[in-house]
Amino acid sequence: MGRWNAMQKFQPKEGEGAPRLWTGARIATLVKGALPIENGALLIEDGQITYVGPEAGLPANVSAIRERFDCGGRWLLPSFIDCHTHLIYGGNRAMEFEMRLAGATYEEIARAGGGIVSSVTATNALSVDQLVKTALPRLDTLIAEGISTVEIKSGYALTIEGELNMLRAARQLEKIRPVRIVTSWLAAHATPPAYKGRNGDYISDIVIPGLRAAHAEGLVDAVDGFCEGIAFSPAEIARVFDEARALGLPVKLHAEQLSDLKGAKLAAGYGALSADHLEYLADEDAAVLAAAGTVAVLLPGAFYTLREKQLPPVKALRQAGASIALATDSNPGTSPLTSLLMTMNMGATLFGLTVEECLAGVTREAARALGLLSETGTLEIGKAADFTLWDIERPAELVYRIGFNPLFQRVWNGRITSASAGASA
Ligand code: DI6
Ligand code: FE
Repeated sequence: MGRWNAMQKFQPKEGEGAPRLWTGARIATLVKGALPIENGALLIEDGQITYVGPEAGLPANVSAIRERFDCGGRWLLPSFIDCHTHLIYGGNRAMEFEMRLAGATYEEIARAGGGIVSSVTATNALSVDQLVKTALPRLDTLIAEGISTVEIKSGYALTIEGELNMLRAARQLEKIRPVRIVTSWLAAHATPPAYKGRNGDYISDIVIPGLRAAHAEGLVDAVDGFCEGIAFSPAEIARVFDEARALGLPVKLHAEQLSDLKGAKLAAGYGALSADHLEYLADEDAAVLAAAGTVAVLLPGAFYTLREKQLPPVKALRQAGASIALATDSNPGTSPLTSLLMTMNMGATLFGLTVEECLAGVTREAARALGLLSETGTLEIGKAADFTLWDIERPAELVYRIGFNPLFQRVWNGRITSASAGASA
């Protein structure tokens, strides 16, 4: 896929809303329980799906088709969604990677002033345009795998203006790339050195006033926090969530990553969209997430990078009927990963998820984790025309391969934004 002009604005082209038809596809709609559609067809108009099903079932009176694409038997799936990323930040943490290889733990590095705080200096040195510029290659890498929607968090500035700049950069990215971006306020990610040992003051002085400012500027779609011994307690997170609730914003939480502080239970109590990481989630708390409709977002990139030994309780989550999503957690410290294909491979190989769970985890369940399931995440009439065509024989190839991208064509909001050389785009 070619690089877009960095400042290109995406406006619909003339006639882009006219009907377009894809035929001869094997379609996986990712609707729960739906079977694949052999010799399937998908009709789109004005950026939405107007038919998906067997070609034989196409409405006879399909008005003038602007373009028709023969998929040649390729698989057609909903575009992937990355529902948990820290894509915007300055610098990198390769040095800490070496320290961990030499035996230092993530917590030792964080307590010694490394970790998130070390990314803070590099991030606060950048302007909004520079934050956009440094995040673009990471976003383009995700888009190259056909991704339609990316969640991006603040959390590497830890000052009001710096956190606002991070979300301003996230909003800017959506203007210059054909992708849907949703933002999360994560000022409660770590406490800056000036507030060391004074989490409560940091929440009063920065996290809550900054959240109000972000909301007033239309920068924030949800509120997140890091509930952990090296970060914030459940009671401290509750103060932030109370403010989110007062502002009418949904919440989510980094919970039970390194220990069991009952963060997931706290999040479920607030009707959180998701609880994320969950390696140390107690089996009995899986039912709490399921009952609250809080999606369990598993992040194998962080588990792998930290060489964590504690596996998330996948069996208990399944038995409780909890929704399970997968995401890259793309961040400079614990998951320098920008591939959902690789994430699915890790979800299967490390966590024991099935192929179906992995594919649902980066489509339907990832959309649910962002509160976007009514708009995208599955191929259904009335939803956004966000889909991808793959040069594969079986969907399992998207989970099985390591470091290989068989994307043939990406369609986002009805717009063809990438196609392999052979595609008739
Ligand atoms: N958990 C994580 O793994 C990341 N944030 C969080 O709450 C770590 C972010 C970093 O180390 O930069
Ligand atoms: Fe994270």
